[in-house]
Amino acid sequence: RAVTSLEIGVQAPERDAVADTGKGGRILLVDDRASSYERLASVLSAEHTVDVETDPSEALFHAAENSYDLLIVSLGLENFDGLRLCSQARSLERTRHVPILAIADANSNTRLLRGLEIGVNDYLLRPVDKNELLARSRTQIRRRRYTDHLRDNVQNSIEMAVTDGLTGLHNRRYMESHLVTLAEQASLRGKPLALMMLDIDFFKSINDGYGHDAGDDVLREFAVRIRKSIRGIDLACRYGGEEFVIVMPETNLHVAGMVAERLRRSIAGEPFAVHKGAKRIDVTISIGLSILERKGEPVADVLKRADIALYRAKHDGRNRVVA
Ligand code: GH3
Ligand code: MG
Ligand code: MG
Ligand code: MG
Repeated sequence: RAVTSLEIGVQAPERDAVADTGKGGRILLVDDRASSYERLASVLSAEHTVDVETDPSEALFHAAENSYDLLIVSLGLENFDGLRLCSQARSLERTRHVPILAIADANSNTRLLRGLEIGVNDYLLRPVDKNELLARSRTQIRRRRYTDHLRDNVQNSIEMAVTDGLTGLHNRRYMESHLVTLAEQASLRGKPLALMMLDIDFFKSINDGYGHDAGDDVLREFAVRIRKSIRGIDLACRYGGEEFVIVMPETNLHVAGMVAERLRRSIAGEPFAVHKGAKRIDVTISIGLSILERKGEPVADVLKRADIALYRAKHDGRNRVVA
């Protein structure tokens, strides 16, 4: 008999919460014939935790509420269509990635084909062989765990690609592409958009005086303070070595100026702890501000104006905000 299995996609964010203890998994067995499910369940429970559900709508609810490693669905049910259940399980976000093993009567080829089209991963024909049931369940559970693992890795890589490793803020590349989107949204909705460019004053002398590690401590602590002073919709990134950018949607120049001034004061007013708190050093920052000046303006122009304003803040004596 040919083994048929379809690949499980990797795009869903849902993560199986079941602790990966040993090889046993959690199985939901959907079957309404006691003579059938009692035998299947007793075979499976040698290796797995098995819940039996005889009502299909309950089964779907059950499957969505719990994190099962495998659904085993009997297609030849007396009171409902097992295929419909499989199809519903495939379309629900919470069950989309749970593998389905169908159990079918020997003469139900058409239904089996339908099942495979719908996304049933594998099947067994009655009478069900004990060892085959265990083997195929094991394979599906292993596959499920492997794709979960792959999905985690993909998510990690995506996160790494858009995050600055030292501070945990977004990196420059992410900011520059997301800024384009934010500027488009602002233009479409006729809302203001503000941008600030921040640069730590005399950072080189912090490195020179306290060491590179202390410099890193300052960068991390600076990122923490930035996070505390912005809203959830604001976008903060590490733009370069000791230079940061904050993008503030729905914020005009006046409000952005107040936010910037508050942040500047909070930096200058509270010395930074370095070397695990053994030393405290005074840090100041300079900030250049700009806003999106017209609909459809290139974001490079907005960044450029913030950079020029920052340059003036430095030139005028540092520890200040310039618009
Ligand atoms: P200014 O007030 O004009 O901004 O002076 P500055 O010393 O801050 O400016 P400058 O651009 O001359 O120096 C920035 C320094 O930041 C130089 C570089 O060695 C340091 N730097 C860049 N990235 C890192 C980092 O990840 N960690 C540490 N510790 N230092 C960094
Ligand atoms: Mg500099
Ligand atoms: Mg600097
Ligand atoms: Mg700099």
